[in-house]
Amino acid sequence: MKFEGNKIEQTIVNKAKQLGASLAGIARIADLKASKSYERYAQSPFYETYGPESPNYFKFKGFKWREQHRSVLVWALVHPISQPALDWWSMKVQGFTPGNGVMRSQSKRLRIWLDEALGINALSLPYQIEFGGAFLKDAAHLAGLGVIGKNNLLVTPDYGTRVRLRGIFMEAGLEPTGPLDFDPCSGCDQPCHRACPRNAFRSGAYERALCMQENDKREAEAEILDGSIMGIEEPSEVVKPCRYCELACPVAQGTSLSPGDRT
Ligand code: B12
Ligand code: SF4
Ligand code: SF4
Repeated sequence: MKFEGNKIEQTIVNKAKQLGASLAGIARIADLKASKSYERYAQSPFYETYGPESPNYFKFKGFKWREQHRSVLVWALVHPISQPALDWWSMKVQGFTPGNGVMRSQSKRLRIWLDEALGINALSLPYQIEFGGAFLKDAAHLAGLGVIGKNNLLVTPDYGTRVRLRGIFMEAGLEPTGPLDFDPCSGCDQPCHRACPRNAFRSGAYERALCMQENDKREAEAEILDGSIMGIEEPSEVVKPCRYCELACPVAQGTSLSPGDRT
């Protein structure tokens, strides 16, 4: 990660880690706007409630991208296989998943600290794009947390692809901490593609519609689980999203899942 002479950037990244981030970095918003996901999204938008033409856009204007926002702080929280519930969805959980709940609270504390300690106005980004969130894999790539792998996910040198992301926009023109010189997919025989139950990489690239089929099925199969599993008081309906392409990636894990390992 590039830091030479960039004291503020290093201070911010260190603070994020002190508050529990597994990885953290900074990217320029101008670079994020020019990134691959925004380029793709502009060609075929799929969030009905998002975009200047949408009647709902101004409802969320508190989250609108503003000229003053020049940098994005993006951080990762590791989601190890030993803690699957971090990733499970319940409408009764703050932030919807226990992992997202942790990151939401980190976000709030970081935003307040940026203002109080450094005088930087900041905006905690919501997770959902349609409510003003940003494409976080691209932000994390630009900030040097990892690279976009053949599984269409961020692959990091330290935790592989088993991380979740969160971002904060900052009214400060900071130096980017990435990207990283890291190429895990060259020479890999792509267990991530073989692991997919929907063959969503059949064309060689990720196909959203096929992945959605699997995740829609899982939503329909939601089960009632005890509150203690999700860190809440009462039982709730829980959805377990698919992670096969993520868990199959051997980077920083030493093992990979093959299709026969599916449960
Ligand atoms: C909507 C959404 C979904 C939807 C739609 C997915 C989709 N990709 O379209 C569904 C429900 C299907 C889904 C599935 C999953 N998701 Co999801 N999803 C999101 C969300 C909210 C927005 C993503 C989005 O709409 N992207 C827009 C489209 C245009 O981009 P894209 O298809 O994702 O891929 C782009 C990049 O890969 C980029 N790209 C490709 N090559 C390169 C190279 C470079 C250099 C760069 C910069 C970019 C780049 O170009 C692609 C577009 O062509 C993000 C959170 C966020 N705010 O970013 C999480 C997020 C991307 N999802 C995440 C995860 C983990 C998953 C799942 C494993 C399910 C799960 N357990 O949560 C699967 C994995 C599917 C896969 N292999 O991509 C994580 C990714 C973490 C990581 N390590 O990367 C995120 C960041 C959420 C989080 N909590 O941290 N997801
Ligand atoms: S999340 Fe599951 S269905 Fe979607 S691409 Fe990955 S393995 Fe395939
Ligand atoms: S399994 Fe191999 S090809 Fe797939 S993302 Fe990981 S390193 Fe890249």
